[in-house]
Amino acid sequence: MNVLVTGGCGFIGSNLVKYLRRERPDWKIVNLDKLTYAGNLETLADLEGDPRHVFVRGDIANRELVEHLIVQHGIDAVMHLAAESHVDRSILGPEVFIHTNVLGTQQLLEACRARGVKRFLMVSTDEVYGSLGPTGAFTETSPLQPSSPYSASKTSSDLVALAYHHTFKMDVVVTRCSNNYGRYQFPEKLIPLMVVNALHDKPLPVYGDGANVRDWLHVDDHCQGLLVALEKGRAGEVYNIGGGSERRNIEIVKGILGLLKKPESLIQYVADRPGHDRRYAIDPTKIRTELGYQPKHTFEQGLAETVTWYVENRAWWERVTSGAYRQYFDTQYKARLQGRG
Ligand code: NAD
Ligand code: TDX
Repeated sequence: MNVLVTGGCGFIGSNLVKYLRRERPDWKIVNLDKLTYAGNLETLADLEGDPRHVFVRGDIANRELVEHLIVQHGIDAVMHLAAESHVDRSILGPEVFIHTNVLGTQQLLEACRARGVKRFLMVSTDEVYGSLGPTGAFTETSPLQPSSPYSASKTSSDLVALAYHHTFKMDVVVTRCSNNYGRYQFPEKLIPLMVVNALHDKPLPVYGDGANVRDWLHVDDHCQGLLVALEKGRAGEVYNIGGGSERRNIEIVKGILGLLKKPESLIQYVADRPGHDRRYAIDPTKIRTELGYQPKHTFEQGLAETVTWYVENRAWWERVTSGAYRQYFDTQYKARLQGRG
């Protein structure tokens, strides 16, 4: 089996490439990644010289390049993860989200259609469903009500992929996963940002009242779900992936401080994210009953392991948080932290 993984140098993509090397060692993986701020080839340094992992730097919106790769490597299936993925960045600058997530995905689909790729796995997100009240959970038939430019762009790409199935009979499977955590996550997302700030004794910026709820899943459990959906999912179907670990943001932030033995006085409540979704929760019944999917990690154990990983891999996150990241951090947080002393 020859698989094209897009975005394989990002957080989930790099974990997926490593997961596939372990679980499906005879597969060839072609990894197409543009290496934006979020993509780090260094994360895959252990695969250097591995003949079954081919890295190609390029844009998913470059249809000619994608068609060339499909033909050159005899690609059977695509696992599409490349995206602009951070909600706060989509509020600062939505345009690149439309370029990559919407137009890029459509160009990728077109290349796959033209070259007869046998299966296209569209990695979508639970954010397509919008925000929940205090009870209930998203099922695959919940209405799509995205709130941010990020989630609107993911909803568009998710629906375009499904349209390629309905209209052109392409073999497309869509997964919608909840919040991931684990090693190699860029320190702009909640968990690694709080760990890195705590290690620097810097304020931990909690948006609003800190009571927003996310449903957390270990990245390896997401990778397992993606593989099961690729191998066993039915064409044209959507599968939610989640682990039933709902937590309020403030509980997580306090948990991280406890693990690092840092004081809660570092917590600073700051201005809320505009349009901030209140609660996400996944109903994973379909993937569990139909495909036999069962996540392996508990949240408390997974969080402790993740915090330890960041403590022990300081060199990784210090390098990825270089100049460009600091500029983003200042734009995103400086005024907010000053405003709410
Ligand atoms: P990430 O931001 O860490 O990585 C994205 C990767 O895509 C980077 O390596 C980047 O260089 C690459 N990329 C960006 N634009 C590209 C382009 N035009 N062409 C080629 N490569 C490009 O993201 P992530 O958190 O690993 O998320 C991966 C996917 O999973 C995304 O599609 C995201 O929407 C989805 N998802 C993420 C989560 C989560 O909690 N992180 C949850 C559900 C779904
Ligand atoms: O500094 C912060 N302070 C804070 O309170 C940050 C970065 C976040 N938060 C809050 C906002 C959210 O309620 O923490 C929660 C999690 O925020 P993010 O880590 O930015 O994730 P979220 O917005 O929930 O989106 C994530 O899950 C779904 C991923 O970034 C998406 O790519 C994925 O689709």
